Amino acid sequence: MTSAQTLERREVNAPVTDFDPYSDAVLDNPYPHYEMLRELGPVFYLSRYDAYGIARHSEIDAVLRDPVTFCSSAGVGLANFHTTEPWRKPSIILEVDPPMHARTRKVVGGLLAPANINKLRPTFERQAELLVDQILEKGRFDAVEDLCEAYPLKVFADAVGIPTEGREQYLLPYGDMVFNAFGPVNERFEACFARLQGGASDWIAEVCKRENLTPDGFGAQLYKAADEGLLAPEEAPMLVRTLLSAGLDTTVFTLCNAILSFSRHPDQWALVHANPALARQALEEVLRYESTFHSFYRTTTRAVEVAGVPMGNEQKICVFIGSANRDPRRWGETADRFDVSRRAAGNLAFGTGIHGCAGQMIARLEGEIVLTALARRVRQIHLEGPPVIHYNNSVRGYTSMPVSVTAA
Ligand code: OVM
Repeated sequence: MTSAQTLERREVNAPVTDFDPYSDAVLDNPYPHYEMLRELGPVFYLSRYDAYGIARHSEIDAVLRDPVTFCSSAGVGLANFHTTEPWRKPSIILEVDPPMHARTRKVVGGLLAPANINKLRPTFERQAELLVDQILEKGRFDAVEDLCEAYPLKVFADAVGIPTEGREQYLLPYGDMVFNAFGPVNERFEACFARLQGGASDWIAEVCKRENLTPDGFGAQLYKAADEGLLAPEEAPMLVRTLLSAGLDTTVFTLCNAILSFSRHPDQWALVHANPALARQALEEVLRYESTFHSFYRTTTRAVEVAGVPMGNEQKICVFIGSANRDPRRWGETADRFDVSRRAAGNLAFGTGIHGCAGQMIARLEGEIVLTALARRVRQIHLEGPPVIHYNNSVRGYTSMPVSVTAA
């Protein structure tokens, strides 16, 4: 249903589609659908959700770089916080606009800046070695549980400084909810929300308290920033919550996407294995080719024209990051090819503009270190059965992935 039509209450001057980005079939393989969306035009209207959509790289880039016209304070999901009660207290960094945003972002940005996170490298490397020891000993294993989940649950949660007890039970389900909540209130949202009543939100609130954090982790550093007057006292636990919301499921799924991409493209793994120094740029290509975060929203703060399409104030616009990263207008004819020698910089996996992922450097550090450890010691990554997708409204990853590895 792609023909332009005029809707009753609101005039739409863009191609209209009843495409559902959140159906299982689309999440199974969104890329052919993204091509269809990009071909509709620079801007289209998602009739099921009363939202505009953008699937091309350059238009998404432009929207994300104009946070005054396209705001975050109405929520970065489909729900408009001006009309719908959010499922939890809004984030004080993600779901806010300038000038408020600059203050919290500065503190979190400092925490996660290269100068601060490079200190973690030796610890992160040791943990990657330990995990690679274990998977090589097993030979055949579940890459999701034994590697992709195990690694961030250990190194990132340790870096924040939260207790070990409860991590496995609560951290990933909590993040799952955060990312489902960027989509519609569909069955997936409801089921995830129901599971959360098992205590994940309470556990998260508890571990964000100063007394439950190790003395030198990111969590403690946020409380020190509050001591120095850079944050209000009640803002420190809110930003610990941000780290735990944004920092686990995302890196877990990025590692899943890396393992799967390399198991499906053994020639590309051969290149990284032959030259482990390629790990960082290979990770960047994974982020481009299989974006972790696929879609989120901005909200218009005034009547505006986007790529020639007029729209009103308070309009939700969905940006399809996973599509921008496959747009041939940006990546050329080989956009759909997984190629670790490509210059993947400029991909929008971490967003861009003032809200561009604050944790992107530590996410890259984790990915680079895991891929480097694997590259040095693993010659082949073999998929032993079909990977099981983890359905989520806005992030793509897996719940299991049977894999075997051959030692170098
Ligand atoms: C936050 C938050 C949660 C999820 C994602 C995110 C992509 C931020 O709680 O601030 O950034």
